Amino acid sequence: MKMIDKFDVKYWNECITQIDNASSVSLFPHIHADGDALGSVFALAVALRKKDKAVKVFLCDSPEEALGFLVPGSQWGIDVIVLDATDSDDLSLYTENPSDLAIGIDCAGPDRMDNCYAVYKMSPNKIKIDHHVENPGCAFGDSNFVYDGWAATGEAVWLLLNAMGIEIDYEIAIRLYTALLTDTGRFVYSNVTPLTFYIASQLISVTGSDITWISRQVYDVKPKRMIKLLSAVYSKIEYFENGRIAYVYVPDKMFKDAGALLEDTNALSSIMRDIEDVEVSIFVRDGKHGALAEDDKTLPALKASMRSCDKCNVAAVASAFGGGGHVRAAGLSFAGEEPVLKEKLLAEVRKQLNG
Ligand SMILES: [Mn+2]
Repeated sequence: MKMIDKFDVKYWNECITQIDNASSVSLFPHIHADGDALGSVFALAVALRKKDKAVKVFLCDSPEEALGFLVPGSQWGIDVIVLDATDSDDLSLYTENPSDLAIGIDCAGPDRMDNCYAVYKMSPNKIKIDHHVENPGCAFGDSNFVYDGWAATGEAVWLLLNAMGIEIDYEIAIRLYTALLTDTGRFVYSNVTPLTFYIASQLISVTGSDITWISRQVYDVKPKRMIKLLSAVYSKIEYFENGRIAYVYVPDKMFKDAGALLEDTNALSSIMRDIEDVEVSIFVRDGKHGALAEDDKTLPALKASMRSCDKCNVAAVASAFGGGGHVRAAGLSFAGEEPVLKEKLLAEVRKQLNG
């Protein structure tokens, strides 16, 4: 079985040699890093610090608050850099002084590293560890440790650390557990394998009952500002087609009034989709900070995200606007006023629903 091959420490030989030969290592998760990307990166960062490597972690944006516990404290001496594309001074500082080794983690393609890719590609040695292989440009490291049978990149990092003979201590275990937990939807997605549960069982033997705390932190704890925003949002939801379509527009001002962040609406589309009778949910918001459209500066930029049950292909709706996604979850950008987008979106959704 292919899965068992990856237990073979020889699979990781080249990776381990590269790490042994490097005195400085930079780690790169994908943009909008999720629990798997951040958990894997910081578990590996902690492990590399124990091997006395100088470790930098390049993030394209600040981690979501709920995942903030994955970022290790300053006592670890890990240099965490949030690299803003607009800050060219910082960018050149890091491109001109690359680490001996760069490791891309959980990044399907170079574009997933956003502006940090400029730093990644300057390192003399580049490794990629990942479980996405659907992307044609996915093998962009000099050495690639990529296998789509891993439910999470956290599984790969566990196997690597195991092959390196590094003890999986509490700090590493909580991060890898979070990686597995989040990329498997709490161990229920079809990507779960016996290996997933094997590794999880090993991790739980270290974390003990703190997995309850991790789950609460990641999935349950909600900031008050989110409740304030959502209470305003819920009262604005409109229904169409006998309640089969739920629609809401959340302008930038509503976020500001509640002191809320974009991440506070992460679950909004699915919550609306789960309202009784609803088959399609549509959540529209302003572009970043109420920005104007890039292709037409006279018009506001809007973003829409849609979720559906099984009766409407929202990817087809999104593609009519140049957007994309999956049958049940899709998104798009639009240049224009909200009432215009609303009318067009409802027309497209009705076509899909009734067609
Ligand atoms: Mn992943």
